Amino acid sequence: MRIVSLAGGIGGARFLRGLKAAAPDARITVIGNTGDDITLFGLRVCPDLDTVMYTLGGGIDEDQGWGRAKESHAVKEELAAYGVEPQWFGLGDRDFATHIVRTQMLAAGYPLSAVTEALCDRWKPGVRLLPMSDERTETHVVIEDEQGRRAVHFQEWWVRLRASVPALSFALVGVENARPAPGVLDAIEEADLVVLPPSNPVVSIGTILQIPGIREAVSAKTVVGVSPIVGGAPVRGMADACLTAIGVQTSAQAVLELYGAGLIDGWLVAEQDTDVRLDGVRVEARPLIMHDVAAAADIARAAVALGGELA
Ligand code: GDP
Ligand code: FO1
Ligand code: CA
Ligand code: CA
Repeated sequence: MRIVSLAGGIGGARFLRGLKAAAPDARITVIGNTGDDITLFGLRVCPDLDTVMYTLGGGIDEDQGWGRAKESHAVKEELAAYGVEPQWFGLGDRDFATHIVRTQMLAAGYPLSAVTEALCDRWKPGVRLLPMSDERTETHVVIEDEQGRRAVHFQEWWVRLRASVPALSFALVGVENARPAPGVLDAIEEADLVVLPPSNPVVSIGTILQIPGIREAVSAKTVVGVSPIVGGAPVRGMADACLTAIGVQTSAQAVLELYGAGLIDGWLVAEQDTDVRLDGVRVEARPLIMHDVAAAADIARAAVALGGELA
C-alpha cells in the first residue's frame, strides 16, 4: 500500500511515527512544509523537515518536540557574546551541524530535495521525506503594533512574539515561482491514500496546499484528515491564532469546512467533538490525543481503515 502524508512539525511527526507502526508494510511518502524555513547566521534552517526527520529517526528532543535530544548551546552562547542577532531563536550545537551540511550542499548547487535525502541517509526515518518545493518559499505574517503595520517572518511572529500580536494575514513569499519538488506529484498520483495528520491547518497543511498543483492532485485521491483541534482548542501550540487570522473558528467543524468536501473524504474528530458534519464527508470520533506512539498508532490505524472504506 502506498500512503502520502502532508506534514508540518510536531503534530505531523508524531502522527507519522504512529502511522509507521500502524502500517508497517506501507510505503509512506511525506510531503513536508518548508514555509517555516529561515536563514539565520547564513545557515538555512528547515524546522518542519527536521522535526519529522529527527522524530522518525530517533534524534528528537521528546519533551520539547523540536530540536535534538541531549543538546548543548555553546555556539548560541558564543554568538550572543558577540552580540549577534537574532538571539530569540535557539539553535543547539548538534542541530547546527544539520544546518551547516544543508547550507553547504545548497551552496554547491544541490536542490533542497536532494539535500533532505542526504540528511535522511543518516537518520533513516523509514519514510520518503520530500520538501513541498525546491524553490524557496517563506511564510510571512502581517502584524500591527506600536511600530506600525509590517510583515515579519513567521518564526519572528511565532517564536519571538509567541503570536501575542494578532496576525492580520499570512503571505507565502515566493509561491508564485514555486513548483512541487521532484517526486511530489508522482507520489500523490500513485498513492492509495492521502492522509492529513493533525498538523496546523493554516501554516502547515494550508501552506503545502498553496504550492501550485498540490491541492488539485490531493483532491483527486481518497483523503482522510485528523483534526488538530480537540474540544475547541489546539492540542498544543497556537493554531488558534492562525485560524483567527484567516477568519476561521477554532473548532474541528470549522477546520473541516476550511479544507472542504472537495478535498476531504474522511475526518477523524475527538470523542467530545460531537455534531461535526459536512455533506460528502464521513466523520468518525476517536480518542485523538497522541500521548505516546501507541496512541498515535491507534489514530493512524483508524485513518487508514477509514480510507480503505472510502476508496
Ligand atoms: P508544528 O509545525 O510544529 O506547529 O506542528 P504541526 O503543524 O505538524 O502540528 C501542530 C498541530 O498539532 C497543533 O495545531 C496541535 O493542535 C496539533 N497536535 C499536537 N499534538 C496533537 C495530538 O496529540 N492530537 C491532535 N489531534 N493534535 C495534536
Ligand atoms: N521554537 C521555539 O519556540 N523557540 C526556539 O528557539 C526554536 C528553535 C528551533 C530551532 C530549530 C528547529 O528546527 C525548530 C525550532 N523551534 C523553536 C520550533 C519551530 O521553529 C516552530 O515551533 C515551528 O516552526 C512552528 O511550526
Ligand atoms: Ca511548522
Ligand atoms: Ca477526493
